[in-house]
Amino acid sequence: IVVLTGGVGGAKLVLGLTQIVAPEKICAIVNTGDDFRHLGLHISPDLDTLLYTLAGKANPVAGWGREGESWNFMAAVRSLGGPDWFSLGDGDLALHVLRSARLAAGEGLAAITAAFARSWNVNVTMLPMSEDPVPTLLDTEEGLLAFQDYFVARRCAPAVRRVIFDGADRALPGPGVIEAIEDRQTEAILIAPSNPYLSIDPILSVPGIGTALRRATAPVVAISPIVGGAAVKGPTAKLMQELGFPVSPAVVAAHYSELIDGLLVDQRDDASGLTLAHAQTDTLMSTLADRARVAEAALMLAQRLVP
Ligand code: FO1
Repeated sequence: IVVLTGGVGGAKLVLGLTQIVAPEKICAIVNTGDDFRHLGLHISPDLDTLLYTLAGKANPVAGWGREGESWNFMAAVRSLGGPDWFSLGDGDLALHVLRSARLAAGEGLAAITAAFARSWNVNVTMLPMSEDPVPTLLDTEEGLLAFQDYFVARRCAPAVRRVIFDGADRALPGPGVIEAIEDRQTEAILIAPSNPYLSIDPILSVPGIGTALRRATAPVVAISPIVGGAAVKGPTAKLMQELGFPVSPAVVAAHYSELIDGLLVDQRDDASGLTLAHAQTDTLMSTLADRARVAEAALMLAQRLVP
């Protein structure tokens, strides 16, 4: 099972999948558009959120970072007048330091990620969408903002006109990405209920990935990130309105258009206008059982679509 994912919602879906399918059979293609350099460290938030979630170390309230963190590093940073707008817990810091050191030594982001997953007995394959930088920029009423400036520093307040995937045209798919999509053993390709514009579009912006998805023999099923006409977390609904769209599953279906064969829609939303194959279930994922239910419903829809 291949799943395109980013952010907290995506990590929840992948965790749900591990309750249904052996982790060794799951390959996550992960957004790296949120990656940035901070205090000299390379930070990959969506890879980290997925790793922590699958390792059972994620902070369940924030969705990002680790649970049970200590904050001595940040206290020392503040005492020395350093930037404290982006919080790095002491355990989280270790991951950024080790990743940055291994990157500086010439190791690739995919190999580093696989090594960390192995250290924590995470058997889901986690593939960065690219090992080249494709930083997401937001063209807003306040001008061009780097992703973390928009998402954390400005708390997603500025209205967005356009989302830019800087460097996408020069980026190569990460190791194993195209192979996973094209593999004839792949039974289903899922697009997680992540923010389509901020977490999934960066993955689709990498040349070759969209084409591979269109050509894939496996059915491609997206899970709508909308629950009851709103987004569960993050700026999905706000972005849709700022980009001029209603907050509806039909907009999600149109956004992914010919890339997907089916759409899983929340039971609270109106699916009547949909022309593509679809199913409905309660897609709100609060508990592990919820996550497993959504994952199972998506796989069942995919199985209906196998040619
Ligand atoms: N999000 C925040 O709102 N505030 C933070 O201080 C913060 C720190 C942080 C550190 C590591 C990390 O992996 C993620 C962190 N995030 C923080 C979340 C991050 O901005 C988002 O997870 C993604 O970029 C979007 O999903």
